[in-house]
Amino acid sequence: MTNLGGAPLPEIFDSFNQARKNGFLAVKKLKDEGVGVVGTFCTYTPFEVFSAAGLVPVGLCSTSDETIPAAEQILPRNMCPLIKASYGFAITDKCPYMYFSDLVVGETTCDGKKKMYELLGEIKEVFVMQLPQTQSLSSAKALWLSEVKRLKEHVERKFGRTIADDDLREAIRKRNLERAKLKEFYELSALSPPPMTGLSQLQFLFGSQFKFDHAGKMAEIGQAVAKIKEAYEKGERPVPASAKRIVLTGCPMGGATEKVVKVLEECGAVVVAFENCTGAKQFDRQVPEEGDPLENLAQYYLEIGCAVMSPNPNRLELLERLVKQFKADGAAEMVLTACQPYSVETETVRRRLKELGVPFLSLETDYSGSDLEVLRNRAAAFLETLA
Ligand code: BJ8
Repeated sequence: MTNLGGAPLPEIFDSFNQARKNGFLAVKKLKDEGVGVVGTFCTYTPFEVFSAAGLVPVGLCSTSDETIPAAEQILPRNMCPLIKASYGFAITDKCPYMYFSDLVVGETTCDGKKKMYELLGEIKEVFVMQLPQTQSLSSAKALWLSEVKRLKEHVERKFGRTIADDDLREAIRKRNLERAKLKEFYELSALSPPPMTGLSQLQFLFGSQFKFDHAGKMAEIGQAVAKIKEAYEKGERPVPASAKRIVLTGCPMGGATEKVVKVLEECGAVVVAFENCTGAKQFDRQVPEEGDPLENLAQYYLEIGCAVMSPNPNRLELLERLVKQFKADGAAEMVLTACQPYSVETETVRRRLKELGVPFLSLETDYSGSDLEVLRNRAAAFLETLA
């Protein structure tokens, strides 16, 4: 783990921006040391089950269009790029994280993902958790709890470990600490003007998932927060006070979809918060540390406000809270092409934000660069309407 204690702010941001690339070596080293690796695709995955077993979980969702042509030889073209790219990286063996994964865990979220897991199962060991599509029914809660238990038992069998309640409690405590630290980091952008651009914030949050030494990562995040505060107090203002403040919602972001943030910021906005799975959806809440750890984990994860849930009130609740906390001038949404859950839910989000008097822009995009001009025109036109 790099010691960034004395490093200047740009270097600290760069360390997180490069984390996905540099993490390959860290994962290889862990594998060489005999540590098991579990690949995951979704925020619903109860991460703590793996950490409690001494395993390293790593995110597999692909964010580049490099392998989409290979995936389209098998999958339909009119499918979400996240699914095509993830499958493409698996069949072309181009993702070291997929390659090093001893087990891949997915959930029955959207139809495309769950059907892709069936094909992925032909080349990797895949464990699919049956995710309920609603949150408040007691039958949904019971199903998800039984699925979390089934996952725990599978991990114990496959890796020859026993996961005690105390191991789970310790994993919850550590992950809660990480959530709290990352929340403290992104909440700095509630300042007016914010002390960092939305692109810097996104790259930091995205990169944080590819740092595998927990203690080192906690120290680095703490150092980053301290440096950002110090620079701000000294009068550094990387974002002009005139920039329109935007909360971003929608599908997970990173890699190719950074273009949406870049376009908004080039047009005079600043993204102050990310409601999506790259941001607050992952870090906003804490898993209770008292009581039965498996029940706590099941309840926490089931309450994630993703559009695959029907109804999905928790996304609206978080979005509304962020809009207020970050004093947003407007909200923007990124929907990946052919993502039905999010594209249909756009109307629900639009209506709620209209009630709140918050201007809203929904942008559909994919992993290519071919729509940059359209995105730019739409972003510029939207920002002009903000008072
Ligand atoms: S908790 S957002 S990580 S499901 S974009 S693959 S929904 S067609 S990614 Fe997601 Fe979990 Fe929800 Fe978060 Fe399907 Fe839509 Fe593609 Fe998606």
